[in-house]
Amino acid sequence: MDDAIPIRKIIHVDMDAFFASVEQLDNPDLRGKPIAVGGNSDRGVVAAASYEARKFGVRSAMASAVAKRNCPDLIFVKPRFERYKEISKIIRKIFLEYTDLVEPLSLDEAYLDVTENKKGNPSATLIAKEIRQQIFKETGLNASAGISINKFIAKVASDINKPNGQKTINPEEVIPFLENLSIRKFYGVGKVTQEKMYNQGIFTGKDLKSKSLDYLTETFGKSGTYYYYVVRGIHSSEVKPNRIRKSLGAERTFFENISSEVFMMERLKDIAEEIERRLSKSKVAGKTITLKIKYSDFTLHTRSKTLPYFISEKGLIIEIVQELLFQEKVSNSVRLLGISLSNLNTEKMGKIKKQKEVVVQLKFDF
Ligand code: DCP
Ligand code: CA
Ligand code: CA
Repeated sequence: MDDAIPIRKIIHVDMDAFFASVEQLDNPDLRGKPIAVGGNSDRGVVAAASYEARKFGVRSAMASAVAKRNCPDLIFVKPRFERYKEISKIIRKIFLEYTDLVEPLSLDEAYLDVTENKKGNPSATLIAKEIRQQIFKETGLNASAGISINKFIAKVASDINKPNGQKTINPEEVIPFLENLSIRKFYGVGKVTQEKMYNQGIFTGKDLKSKSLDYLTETFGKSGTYYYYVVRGIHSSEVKPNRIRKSLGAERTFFENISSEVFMMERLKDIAEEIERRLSKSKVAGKTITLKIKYSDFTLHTRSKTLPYFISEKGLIIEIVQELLFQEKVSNSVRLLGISLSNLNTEKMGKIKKQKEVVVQLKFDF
């Protein structure tokens, strides 16, 4: 392997069928059965499917109606976000026993940099095993993990032996692993890019590697640079413990579509109140206010306004939102409303300690 590839010991941990497993944990009647967390109504969607349900082709983000067709015995369960957050806190506490370099990606997954760790354990593989055991001991839930030299490979690896498994890609395995990796499994390649790559004859890491940096940036823009480097084992993105927040928002989906602007303003006031509370909790303010409207036919409209100064009070937020709502000239009934603030004044706040990159040779405890 090329000596110039920076090597850190990164673990990606991801809970198995998270929401669904929590529901099965708390309600023994649901164990071993095909369940879906989400709405059962005609316009509901599946947030999470138990592994029993996946056998029937039930997947997250699938319309509930389709899920029911695929699996007539499917049991729908309402989500309980507070409970998921509670478990998320427990697993984050476990991560922090090993390292402060923990970067959560969502409630159920995180990157950990254990190059140097609080236990003085040189083996990232063994740490991952311990963490998964500890998660099971404290929550009764299974997690999977990927272990490698950077975030990209760790993330891809955590899916390989899922559920309840882990996979280490050792430094000397990195290059062949990436060459053989199907483009479909590349983290950061979405459906659209995937199609584009297929059309260009790029199906594996090896195909991707045969393309020049110029070609990739011309074809894929800025992401082209990312693809060029990750496929060579270079992904120097650090594990960022205090991810700088780029925006803060809240939204509501209504059980019945609403068509009166007066009612909409009522809902928007609630949302603005929540945003004000969260802004003050994290001590931030923003310059750009965005109103999001999803109509009953699922079309999505957003309107934004950027101010020359930062705001955080609900009164001001509502004023702008009202202006944006009137510009929108609502024509159809509405199923979802949301407000978000971006252009936040956080740049000065979350200073990230620069980590040194470690370059080591092949003989490496992993
Ligand atoms: N989730 C959601 N809406 C989605 C995808 C996911 O609400 N479109 C929620 C439900 C999931 C949780 O986030 O349980 C974690 O998402 P994952 O993508 O990690 O999926 P799972 O944990 O459910 O399954 P896996 O075992 O494949 O990780
Ligand atoms: Ca998961
Ligand atoms: Ca996840």
